[in-house]
Amino acid sequence: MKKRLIAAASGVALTPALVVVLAGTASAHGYVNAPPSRQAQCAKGTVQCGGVKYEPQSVEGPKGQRTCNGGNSAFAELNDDSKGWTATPVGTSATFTWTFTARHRTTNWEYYIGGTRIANVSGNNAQPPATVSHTVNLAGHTGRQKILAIWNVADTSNAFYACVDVQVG
Ligand SMILES: [Cu+2]
Repeated sequence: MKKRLIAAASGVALTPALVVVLAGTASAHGYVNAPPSRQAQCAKGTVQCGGVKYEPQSVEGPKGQRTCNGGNSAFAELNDDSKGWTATPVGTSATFTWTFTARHRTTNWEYYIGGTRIANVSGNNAQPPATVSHTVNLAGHTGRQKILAIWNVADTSNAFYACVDVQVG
């Protein structure tokens, strides 16, 4: 696993005090790559972003949070709904694919719209394969939605967070 020295800066509404340096962070974990999550759009250059573009798999924070950045101030721009994220068209269900760069044993994966949990998939406390896909029922939701996908790992106190913008219907 590569370790990176990253200065998260520029191009976003960060005050200088929020420009942080992440030195040798544990570098590798996972994120939703399809439909492209916000951090995946950063990594692809679909949207201009700070340091998260170098490590879309690192949006990690304590379990139980409900924000796109997982409480990680270096990645606060992921919470900005006005940043021009592309919303992927989906039907009344959508399949979400995670890419794992470190395959942590898994408690579960959760999916939320607003405050409502719309799916909960057990990880059986097992190590996942390198990619995992979940088909989530979106019945009852229409139009543009922001889905928060959460990977609750079993071997640390943290979880990984990814917001996915979709257009339902
Ligand atoms: Cu990890």
